[in-house]
Parts: sequence; structure tokens; C-alpha cells
Amino acid sequence: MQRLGSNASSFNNADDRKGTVSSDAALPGARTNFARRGLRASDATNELSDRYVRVRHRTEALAKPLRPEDMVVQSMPDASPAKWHLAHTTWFFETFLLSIHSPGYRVFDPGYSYLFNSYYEALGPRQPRAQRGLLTRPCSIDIVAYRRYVDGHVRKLLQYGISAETEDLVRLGLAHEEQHQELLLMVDAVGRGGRFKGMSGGPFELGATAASFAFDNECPRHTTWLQPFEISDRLVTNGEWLAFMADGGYARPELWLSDGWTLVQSEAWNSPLYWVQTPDGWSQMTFRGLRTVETDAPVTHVSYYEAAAYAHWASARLPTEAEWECAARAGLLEQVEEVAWQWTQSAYSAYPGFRPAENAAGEYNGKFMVGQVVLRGGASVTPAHHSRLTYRNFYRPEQRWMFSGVRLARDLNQSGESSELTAADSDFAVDVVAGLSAREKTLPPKYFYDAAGSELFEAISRTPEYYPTRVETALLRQFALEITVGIPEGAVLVEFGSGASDKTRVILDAAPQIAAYVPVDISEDALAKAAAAVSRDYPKLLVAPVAEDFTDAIRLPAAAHGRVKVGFFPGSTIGNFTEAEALRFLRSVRQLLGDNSVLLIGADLVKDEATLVAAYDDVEGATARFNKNLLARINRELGGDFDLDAFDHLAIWNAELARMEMHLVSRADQIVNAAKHTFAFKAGERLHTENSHKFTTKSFADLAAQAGWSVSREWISGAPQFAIFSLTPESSDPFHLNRRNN
Ligand code: AVJ
Repeated sequence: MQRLGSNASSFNNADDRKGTVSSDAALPGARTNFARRGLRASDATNELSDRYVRVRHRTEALAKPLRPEDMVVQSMPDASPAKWHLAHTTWFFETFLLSIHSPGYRVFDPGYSYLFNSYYEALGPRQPRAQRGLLTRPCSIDIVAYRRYVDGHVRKLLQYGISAETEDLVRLGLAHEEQHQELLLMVDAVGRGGRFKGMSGGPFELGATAASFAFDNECPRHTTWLQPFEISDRLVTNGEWLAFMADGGYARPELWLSDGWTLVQSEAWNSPLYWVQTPDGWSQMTFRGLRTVETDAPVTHVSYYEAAAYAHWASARLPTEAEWECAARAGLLEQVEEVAWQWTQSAYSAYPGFRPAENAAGEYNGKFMVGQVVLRGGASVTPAHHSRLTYRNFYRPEQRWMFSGVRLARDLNQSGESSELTAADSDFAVDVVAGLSAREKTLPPKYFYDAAGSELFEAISRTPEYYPTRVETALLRQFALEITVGIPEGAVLVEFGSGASDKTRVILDAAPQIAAYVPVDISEDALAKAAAAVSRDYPKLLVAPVAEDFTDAIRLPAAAHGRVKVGFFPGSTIGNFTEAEALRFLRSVRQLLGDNSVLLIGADLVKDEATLVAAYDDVEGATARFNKNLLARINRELGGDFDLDAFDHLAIWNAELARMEMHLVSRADQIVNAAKHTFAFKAGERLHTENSHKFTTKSFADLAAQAGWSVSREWISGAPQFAIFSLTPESSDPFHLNRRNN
């Protein structure tokens, strides 16, 4: 018996002869290429027989987690269903090996040649690939029998010793099967989460007709009106449920209906029923004992309260029973009746015109029509044919011992558009939706600076209360020569967030040895204008603007190459970052500028609260307008309907975190629409729009040090104090940075 190693290499040799194996494409022509090498020794035949069993077995092992229903699903036109792969690989052996080389072999089923031929024109017509998912028959059991039948014949053939040509065919068949194993692994029908499918609104006929059996509560069939909606084609999975749990799903009252929250507390619910926490994570008590929670499987055994809380968390809702029935009838849904009953948001009540059956069976359904919620679909334990698309199951909202699962739905607007943001939506839209959906509403301050916002900031700088700009500019002027003294001939000045490049001129005037200027700013217009003005006023200077968000990793233009780099980051803009963001920025600048560089940073310093608060809440109201411009910008760019007068500007000093905070405070309970979403504000609720961290010389030096910079000099103004720091790389040891961030 040969070992696996030589086995593999003999396969590779075969491979070399015919170039790349492109499975089926290799076949009919390839067959004639095989040299005749006479009958093989029985050792080799045994080895081949073993390998045959192993490969065939592996295919079945891969398909093992699939239920019969999974086997049929074709997730997309190009991907064949699992059942088809199992049959097609078998058909391959039957057609190219047994039918030709096994005397007297009779095909398992003549019809299979049509169904399981992939694309061999020579072998006649076949099932179109995109329609392989329609093959409910032969069923999985038939396919297993087919595999056994062919396997028996192949092994018998191998037992008797085979020709080189036949052996090559077996090896080809196995290589072909291994390729299909890979395809089988790509059948994503089992584990994928749901996708929303849209339906336009309009009249819909709900309920059962008299034509076939139905319970009285499914009748009478009647017309109801649906608003446009979208509904998930699959059920919420355990994996998704774990994410809900990890996000505090069972601990956040705002997600829950009032009665549900009471139960969460009194029953200490923290997971679906039958889930138990083990040292290795969550397990689930099943009919077959304790099993690790399968992340890909639909969640079951959840109450209506849990389903509703989950939907809230997922920015969705449960479907109404009419929506469910409409979508199921339209064929949009998977996992309709084979996995779990699905909570709807519909109260279990009488359809219009309902009359209880006029016999004892009339007691059957009608008298339960209070305090219960409808579930639709069917469960894996439901007797076959018991579930119908009109079937109305019902349970009380707290019950969860049954196979109950969750399918999500969402509203569409009247033109049938989803509220899902797509790649076509701006970063601004994405950040606004995320920020306004958060438990503590917040927006990134970088969005202040559209054209209107930049002008409003200029207005702030002219108010008597807002000192930073004035004080920093004065400091720069006063110490310009000292600040720039070390800058060598031919250096490049790289400015982050250059705006109008006003302060730049102070540096350029004091340091004519600077040969190039790279202003970096996200606002293309402002950048182009400022660059043109600087070029005009400093004709010998090479100006190479970079229109990019300076918080992203940027690349320097060729004009900067080979020059000593001087970074310039004035305005205390570093104060707007979180500590993590500041470190990320300082580290990336450290890399960008290199070992032999300088970074000049302006930073505002901690001082008395009154001075700080006044600077961010000037009497004239410039800062309030600046703050509210963010809402105006949302209205302008994202179709928002913010009422600017319904919010108050708030500036507060957070002493603990050493930062000024700006908020917008809702004056009343209100609903706001923006970026295809709806947001609720409670009276007094805050939208946090900016932090402006204030430093001490020590806190700043610590921050810089953590990013590989050391403060080589600092200039500090008189009160109100503002600082300019000159930073140099702390060490040119290339491993230094890594050691610092552990
Ligand atoms: C331009 C970011 C430095 O934080 O002080 C002014 C912006 N916010 N008034 C700052 C700002 C409110 C300013 N920076």
C-alpha cells in the first residue's frame, strides 16, 4: 500500500501532463491524451480505491450539516445547490468511467443525464444552471442512493485491476470531485443572515378562501392595505442574537416594551430559553443534549418581548401578519415553515367579518382572541402540511418554550426606497445616521466646516471672548524667529488642516529658507484659493496642495521628497480629537515626516472655567450659530428637517476630562427626519457636537511621548494661556514606536 505522499505526487504528475485542471473542461479531449501504460500493480489499485473512498466520503461530510431543505437552495444563479453537486460528481463517474469501462453497467436512472450534466454539449440537453435550484426531485435520499450505487460499481471495477487509461479517469473524477467540494463550501445558503426584500404597498388579500381546509380564524379572506415595506428573507441567527446580547440587549430598558422590561428583571432573562453559559461560551439544551450555540442557525425560543427588543436594537421592527403573508406568497421568503414560528407585530384578533365555526369547533380559536400575538410560518416540529401561508398561530407575548423565531421588517418610504444607506450615500450621511442613532447622540466636529461653517468660525475668532486664534497668532508673531530658527535650507512645510493659510504666512515670513509648502485640507475650494494666494505672495515657494482629510493616512507629493519636513498644526485642533485619535494622528505624522523632522503644534491650555465657557458661548451668539450650522448642513445636504430654533446651544467645562464640550439641547420632545431616517429627541436630550481638550504642558508632553515625539521647546502666552510646542522625534530607533504602544 502506498503512502499518501507518493499518492499525492503521482496525482501531480498526471496534472503536469494536462496543464491546469479545469475540471469538466479537461474531459473528452483529455482522455485521448493519456498514454497507455498497461495494467497497474494491485498496490496502486488499492491505493486508488482507498483514495476514492476518502474523497467521496469527504464530499458527504461537507454536506452533512445541511438539512434536506438546505440542499435544494440555490443562493444565486451561478452557484449550484448542494444536492446538485452531490449528484453531478456521481454522474461524472457514471458517464465517463462506468458507462464506458464497466461492461454491462446500467445507469442508475436515465433521467439523471439531463439533470446532472453540467455543460457537456456532446452529451445532449441539460437542466439550465440557473434553474438547478428548482429540482425538488430526485430528493436527497435518492441522491444518496445514487452515490452508493455508483460507488459500489467503481469499487468493483477497481478491485479487478484497471488499465492506465481507466486509472487516469478515476483520478480525474476525484480531482473533479475535489473541485466541487470547494464549490460546496461556497454554498452560502446555510449560514447567511437575512437580506431585506422590498415590496410596494397597496391592496392585499389576506386570509384563506373556502376552497381548501383552514381554521375559522384564517377566514374570511379580505382585502387589507399595505404600506411599502421590506422584509428579511431569512430569520435572525444565533450569531446576530449574540451580538445583541454583547451590546447589552438584555440590560437596556430603552429597547424594551414596558411589560417586557419588567419580565427581564423579574425573570432575570439574559438569553433565549435553554441557553446556558459555559466556560467555552454559550450552549443550548436541545433534544440531543447540550450543544454549543450554532451561530449560523436561526435563534429560537424567544418571547415576543425579546423579539421586539431585538428588532428595536436592529433599527427594524417585526412584520405585520399581512406583510408576512404577502411576502411569503410572493416567494420572497426563505425559512418559511421549516425552522421556527415567527413573531409578527399583529395582535391576534378577528378578521373583519369573522364568524366562529358553528359547532363545538367554534370554541377552538375565537375565544382566545385577546392578549395574544400572531406567529406565522411553521416549525421544524410542525407536522407536514399542517402549516399553510394563511395559518395563524398565537401565543402570549411572554411565552418562549415553543419554537419561536424572529424575522425583521422595515418601513419603506412612499417611493419604495429603503432607509438603508448605500455606497452612494456620503460619509456625512453615514456618520449622521450612526451618530443620531446612538444612545448618546453625537456628531463628529469635522462636519462643522462646510463653507458656511468656516465663515462662522472666522466670525467666532473675531469675538472678544474667543481668544485662542488671536493669542496663538500673537505668540507665533512674537517668537517667529525662535520657532523657525532650526529649520534648514530647502525644508518643506506640511500644514494639516491649512484652511485659509493665514498663520502659515507668519512662519513663511520668518523662515525664507523654507522652499516648499504642502497645505493639506479636505475643503478643495478653500485649499485651491489659499494655495493660489500663497503662490502669488511667495513666488519662489513651491506650493503643492493635497486635498485630503488630514486624519487619513496621506502621502506627500513629489515636491516634498528629499527635503527636511516641518509639520505645522496650529489652532488647537488637536484638542478636538479623543486621546486615541490624537495618538493615531501624532503617530502617523511621525511616520509621514520621518526621523529628521520637526512638528509645530498649537494647543490651548487649561485655565479658569469662566474664561473657557465664555470663549465657547460668546454673547453675540457666533458660537451658537456655528454649532447650529451642523443641523443646517444636515438639512441642506441630507434632506433633514431640523428646526434650528428647537435646539439650544450649550457649552460646558468638563473638568474631569479637561475639555470644553459643545452640545445642542432639544427644547422639546420632537421627531426629526434626516438621511432617510427618523430620530426622536426627548425634551432636554443633548446632541454632543464637539470636544475641545485643554492641556497642561505636562499632559501635552505625555501625549506626544506616547506617539514617539518629545517636546524640544515650548512657547506659552500670558493669560489667557495658549502654547506652541516644537516636537522632534523622540528616537530614530525604528522599533521605538512599537515598544511604546506595546
Ligand atoms: C478650530 C477646533 C480649534 O475647538 O476651539 C470654536 C473650534 N469650536 N468654537 C476649538 C471651535 C467652538 C475650535 N477649533
